[in-house]
Amino acid sequence: MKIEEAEKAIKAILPEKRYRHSVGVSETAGMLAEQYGGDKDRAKLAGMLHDIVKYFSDDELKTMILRKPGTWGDCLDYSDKLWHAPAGAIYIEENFGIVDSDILNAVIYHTTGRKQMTLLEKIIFLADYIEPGRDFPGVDEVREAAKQDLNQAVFLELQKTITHLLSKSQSVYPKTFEAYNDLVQQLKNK
Ligand code: DGI
Ligand code: FE
Ligand code: FE
Repeated sequence: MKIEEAEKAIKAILPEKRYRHSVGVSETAGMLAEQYGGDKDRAKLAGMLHDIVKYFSDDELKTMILRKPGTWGDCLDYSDKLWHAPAGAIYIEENFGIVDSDILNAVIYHTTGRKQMTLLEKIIFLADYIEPGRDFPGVDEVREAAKQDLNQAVFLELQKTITHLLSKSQSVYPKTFEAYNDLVQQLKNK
């Protein structure tokens, strides 16, 4: 799928604000790929498509995940905010014929992260957090880190997200903790 086709599909399916977020993630992902030696086209495509089913109903998302329960099936036991990520990958595989497993995994894990993330997975996870349209406490610190060190930026994002969830007494998906612990290890072995 070409990036122009993906953009058209996203424009048709998502409301204006979420469309602009998708373009922001796509462009940020493209820049991060250039900076860190990743595949720019795949980063831009995954970034454009990552939230494609964000506005499907919880029932629809749940049905999609139950139809194709992979290693992510356990997310149904956690926040419904997690569901659009694996369901998005199911959607783009079935509707756009995307079979590139790195792109599919980047979409599946864009919300939670996981341990042993690939370069593309880290790029999408980070781009989703720091794209120019984002404005929440601490985002600038992660933007600054992203200029210097991809792993440090991903670590900070995980730290801030977990801290935020804990402060609101919300559940934390185990793979998010695993991603955090993994990044601590990766930074230590630098
Ligand atoms: O879809 P977006 O709004 O662009 O961003 P996202 O896919 O990263 O969704 C983020 C939301 O998911 C945010 O409100 C935090 C929430 N969330 C709920 N439980 C968890 C979680 N995020 C992580 N990483 N881990 C969780 O367990
Ligand atoms: Fe998302
Ligand atoms: Fe997003």
